[in-house]
Amino acid sequence: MKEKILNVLKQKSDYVSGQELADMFGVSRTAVWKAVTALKKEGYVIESVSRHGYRLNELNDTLNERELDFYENVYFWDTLDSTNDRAKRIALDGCPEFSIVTCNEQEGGKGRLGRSWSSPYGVNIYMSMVLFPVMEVSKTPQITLVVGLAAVKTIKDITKLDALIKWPNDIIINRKKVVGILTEMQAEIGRILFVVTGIGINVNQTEFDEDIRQKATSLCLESGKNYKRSEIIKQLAENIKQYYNIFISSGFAALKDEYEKMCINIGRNVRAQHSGNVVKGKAIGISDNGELIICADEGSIVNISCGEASVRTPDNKYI
Ligand code: BTX
Repeated sequence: MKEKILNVLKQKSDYVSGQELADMFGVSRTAVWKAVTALKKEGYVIESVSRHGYRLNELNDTLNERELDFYENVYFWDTLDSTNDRAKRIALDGCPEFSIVTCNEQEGGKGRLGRSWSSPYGVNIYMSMVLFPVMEVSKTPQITLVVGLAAVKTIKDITKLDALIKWPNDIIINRKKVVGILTEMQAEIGRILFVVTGIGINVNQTEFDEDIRQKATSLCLESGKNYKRSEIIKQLAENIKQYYNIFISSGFAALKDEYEKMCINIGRNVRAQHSGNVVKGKAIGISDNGELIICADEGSIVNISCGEASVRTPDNKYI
């Protein structure tokens, strides 16, 4: 009954009376009321107004197993420490490839290099996908680029916002970070056991903690609109699969041109770390292996394979 009522409310933008719902499904109005109350307990924002009936609030963005049932292998928890850590455990247990782990909140969301990822309840996407690539271990950093490409495409398609990738793995809108990607793997000598790629997308968050306020933004802050996280997850999972399959069959070279077009670094002055030294220069492209190619100020060409590359803005700041 809950599912049936929810489906009707999802389809109607106006109120539906309790009597109408009761007639539709041949049950009493009390049964309808009970089902609505249960849905509210699950987190659905349903307005009830006497003489009008029930309406699902247009800003409703419940994320639970039901809203994710479009995907075959999905593992959902309300709260997790980190979706990446849980995905690693699931991978070790032998889940199918492309399984996703997601939740409403992370209590120990991880960034790179021991940094943390702010993961408040119910507003953003925290999702990890399990992959079993058969390839050289040295190529795994390219997976982050592939996932970045899928994420930026998803965001552009859904929001029409001007999102760009900051090599290798941040997505930036208006100079601020809206997405972070953390790819981890477990390998034996010469053999990858699994790769877990974790994506954090700031979706409907409107307030950030003091320490990241200057550098973080969300899709909602940038567009003035709220989004349904489950719809973004659906498209994101599809896009990751598509790009990843191209990557596995044809290598990163097949995606390089598209990545370059989406990459904020290209053609700009950047500052990066290379073999312990700071390299300053202009980013001129991405190599077939996903490295950032920098024409250094002193004239040499340097390929950076991992790390970060800050981009200089016209007002001489680095983002
Ligand atoms: P990163 O190390 O590039 O970025 C982390 C830095 O970004 C932090 O030190 C902080 O300055 C800033 N930051 C923290 N939280 C946010 C936020 N919500 N929005 C914008 N900036 C922020 C990027 O690491 C990789 C992040 C991956 C997060 C996903 S979420 C699902 C999966 N599970 C998990 O534990 N991590 C990944």
